[in-house]
Formats: sequence, structure tokens, C-alpha cells
Amino acid sequence: MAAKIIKGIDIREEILSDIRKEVQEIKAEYGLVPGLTTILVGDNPASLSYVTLKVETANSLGFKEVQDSQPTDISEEDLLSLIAKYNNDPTIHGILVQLPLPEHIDEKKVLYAIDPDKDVDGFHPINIGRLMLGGSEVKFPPCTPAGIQEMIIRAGVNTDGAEVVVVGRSNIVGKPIANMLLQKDPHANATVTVVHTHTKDLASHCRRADILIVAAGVPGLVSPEWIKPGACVIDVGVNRVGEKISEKTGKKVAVLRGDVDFEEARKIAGAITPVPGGVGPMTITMLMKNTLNSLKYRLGIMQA
Ligand code: L34
Repeated sequence: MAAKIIKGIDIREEILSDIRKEVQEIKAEYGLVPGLTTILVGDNPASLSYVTLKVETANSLGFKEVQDSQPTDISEEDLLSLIAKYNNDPTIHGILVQLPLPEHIDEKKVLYAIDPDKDVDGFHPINIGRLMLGGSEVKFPPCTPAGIQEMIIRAGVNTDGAEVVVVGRSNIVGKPIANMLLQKDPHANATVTVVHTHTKDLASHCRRADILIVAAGVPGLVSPEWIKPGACVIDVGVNRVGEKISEKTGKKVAVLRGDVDFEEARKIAGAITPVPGGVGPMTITMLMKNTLNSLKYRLGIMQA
């Protein structure tokens, strides 16, 4: 039986329409809208593409959006003062510094400088700590893992007692999603294994997975033989493997490929996310949700 395709772009529309409604309600009652700043340093084409999508989405929801593009050679000091400025701006509820940053800037220093109450990426140690504690402690779940969990739930895939294997141990995806799915929570309660570049036999671990989450950044890493028949496969890889001319716009666009061989994997999996149109759009959607929630925490109409 062919796999169910878990479409990030469809789930996105459902969530965004709920957010749009709530933004209007809060605006009517309090005269405030969620404010998001996206800081982009340099001109990495992938980063530019993602930030542009974030800005467009925020605008489409009626957010206040401040797009702040900075040159590659901005000093660390100047970047830190920029963050301080937005930390002190009461109309801004979310601050996002797009990663990766240029070599000369200490990423840790930058992420630690963001006010944890405006850290809609969930990368500040306080928010990572809260995520590990779980339950009502969680304030800003990081966007990609939150999107993954939402897709699993909405696809009707049971996590309770499931064998989850996460490929990759990054701070952005692997570590947080592993933590989220092992929490004592009806949408988690999984038995989680994290595998990585030093794991002895990747394939044998993957074959046990009821839910296989691949965030390695290696195009086509997971071959069909690694997939347990009927498993749910979440492909987090968005690898730029070439360029083509878009049929729609006539412009040059990147050719994207996931970490999973989609065409073969879909014959074996029970459910699978595509690339593009899978996890990527969900990442942006959950950023919008965190930014709305940041305003709701500020107004005291939501607690964490
Ligand atoms: N600070 N840096 C910070 N926060 C993040 O959450 C991110 N991430 C990752 C990179 N750096 C970050 C993103 O935003 C990855 N990421 C991201 C966001 C969106 C998409 C992919 C990755 C996305 O929308 N992908 C589309 C294709 C977009 C295109 O054509 O380029 C997709 O359908 O997969």
C-alpha cells in the first residue's frame, strides 16, 4: 500500500488560519499585534529564502514584522547591541537571528543575548532547560521539532509506546525532538533512540523505528532498506543539490532533496513527509505560533 503523504503545506494552512483569527481577536480587545524581528546576517541564499518566507508569512497574519538585514562583516558587538535594542522594544515579542552566522561571530553569545521571553526560536538555555523539564514548563518549543510533533499528531500516528529513532543530534532538531517525544505526555511517551555519525550500525537502528525522524543533512542518506514497513518517516533534510529554472516564475531556483530517498521510501513507509512541502513550511508555521504565544504570555492570557 502506498504511504500517506503528510503535507506540511496543508497542515500549515489550518494552523495559520487559527492564528490569523486569534491575532484579530487580540487586536480588537487589546489594540496590540504580535511583533517579530528577523535578523539576517550576510547573504547565504538558503537563509535569505527562509527569512523571506518568514517575513511574508508574518505579514500575511497581520503581525508587525521588522526585517533587519545586516552585512556579513557586521561586528559581534554591533549585532549584540542590535539584539539589546529589540529586547527593549515593547512592540517586539519575538526575536529571531537566522543561523548559521559568519565565522567571526560567536553564535552562543548571540543566542544567549536574546531575552528568553522573546526567544521564539527556543534556543536560549533557559528555554532549552524548560523544554527538558516538559509539561507546563515549556514556553517556546523550538520551531522545527514543534512542527515535526504537530505533523505526527495530525497524521494520526500514535507515539505512545512507539519506537522512535532520531538520526542526528543537533541542538536545533535532533536533541530537542528526542526530548519532546520522550516526555510523559499523550502526544509523546515514546521510546527514543538517537543515532549519529559515531553510531556503529545506523541501518539496524533505523529498521526498528515505528517513527523515523531524519535530520542529518545528507541527501538520500536513508535508503529504502532502512525503513520498517508501515513506519512513519519524517524527513527534515532540506538539501540544495542543484539549480533549475522555475516553470512558474521563469527564475532560477534551488533543487531541494531530503535525507530520504522519497520515491522508494514511499512504497514501504506507512506515512512520509515530502521535501519540499514537508517539515520546512511547518518550521515557519510554528515560529508564528510561538510569536503569537509570546504576546499572549505578555498579556497574561496564557501561562508558562
Ligand atoms: N535561528 N535559524 C534559526 N531558526 C530556524 O528555525 C532556522 N531554520 C533552519 C536554518 N536556520 C535557522 C529554519 O528556519 C532551517 N529552517 C528552514 C525554514 C524553512 C524551510 C526550510 C528550513 C522551508 O520553508 N523550506 C521549504 C523550501 C523553501 C525553499 O524553497 O528554499 C520546504 O518546502 O521545505
